[in-house]
Amino acid sequence: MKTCLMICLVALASAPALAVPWTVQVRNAAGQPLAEAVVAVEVRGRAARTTTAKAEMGQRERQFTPQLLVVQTGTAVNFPNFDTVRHHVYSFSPIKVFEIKLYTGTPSEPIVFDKPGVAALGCNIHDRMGSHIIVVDTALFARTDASGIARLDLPAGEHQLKAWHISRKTPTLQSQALTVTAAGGQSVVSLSE
Ligand SMILES: [Cu+2]
Repeated sequence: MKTCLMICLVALASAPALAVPWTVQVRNAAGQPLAEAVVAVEVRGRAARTTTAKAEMGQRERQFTPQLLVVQTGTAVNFPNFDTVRHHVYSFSPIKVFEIKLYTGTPSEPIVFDKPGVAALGCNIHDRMGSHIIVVDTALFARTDASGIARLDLPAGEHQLKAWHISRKTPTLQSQALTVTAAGGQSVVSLSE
């Protein structure tokens, strides 16, 4: 009897928490919805999620493509140059300082983004080129649609909600506490610049 109780308790404790639908609307200080904002949820008690995934930030027609890339910590990002002109890609952002000097084709070594946060990229040759890589410590992330709304499936509990948008001058994700109830629901992020 005692054994059974123990086994049942262990089974309960290790059962994955059910995810519930949750929407997050990101607004600016004036209350307007922000499209193409990044929303990430760090689940309390769950170790930071790192990955060995690969991703790509190309350059085509003298622009970065995509303009915004969201990856998990540990992702190796390639920077293929699809143009015939050379590019010189760099980041001075504290989470990843690097430089790929004047090149064509795909550099042999990817850049591993091993710290969470915001990396702003540029090209030394083409001043107009710019893009962002947002690195998050979680597999739970999404982007907002034209209504500023991101949809996620989250486990109930106390979490940390992080958000970023290109209009934000502070080069970090804004963070706030998030309580997810079993019934599902919604939250609003008022993103400061
Ligand atoms: Cu360039």
